[in-house]
Amino acid sequence: VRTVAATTRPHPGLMQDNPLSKIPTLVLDDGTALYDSRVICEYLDGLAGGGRLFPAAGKARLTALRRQALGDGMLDFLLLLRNERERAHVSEPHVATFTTKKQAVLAAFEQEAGDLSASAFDIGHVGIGGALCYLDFRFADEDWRKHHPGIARWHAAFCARPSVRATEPVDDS
Ligand SMILES: N[C@@H](CCC(=O)N[C@@H](CS)C(=O)NCC(=O)O)C(=O)O
Repeated sequence: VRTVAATTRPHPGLMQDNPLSKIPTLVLDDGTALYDSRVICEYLDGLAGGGRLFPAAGKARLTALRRQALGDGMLDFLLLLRNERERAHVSEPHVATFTTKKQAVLAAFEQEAGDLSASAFDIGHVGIGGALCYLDFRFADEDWRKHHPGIARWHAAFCARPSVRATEPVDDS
């Protein structure tokens, strides 16, 4: 179900299922609401038998969860940066901080690019790939590929996955 969620417009209907008024929120047949995206992914992984998107234990699990947190964290401050840019009185320290973090996270992604390509697809790949898709979606004028060729190559392959192609974001608000 398509639902509009915006930071300055809490959605009363959505909040009955998720008091944070955020998407994604998944309501199961029995009425249980799941959020946020990591929890929903863990639920879906369980439906597929478990242990595929979320490695069961050890270094692989910690690496996957850290990468997921890095991608999710980037998405969180990109949302704040977008909100900030739309305000009548922009807070320059906030814009500068988010911009500095954006560059740092892109550099970290670039360092991980080789290992991302070499390792089995998991929730870490989903988190990083999704954050870069959001960067393309909402900051289309940002030429991040120019100075990050490794992660750009990896992301091109990520975007070619049928699941990613089937869930491209659209702005129909
Ligand atoms: N970390 C959360 C992020 C969710 C999130 O911030 N979603 C945005 C849309 S991309 C939202 O619903 N914003 C509405 C709001 O902040 O009120 C997740 O992975 O699910």
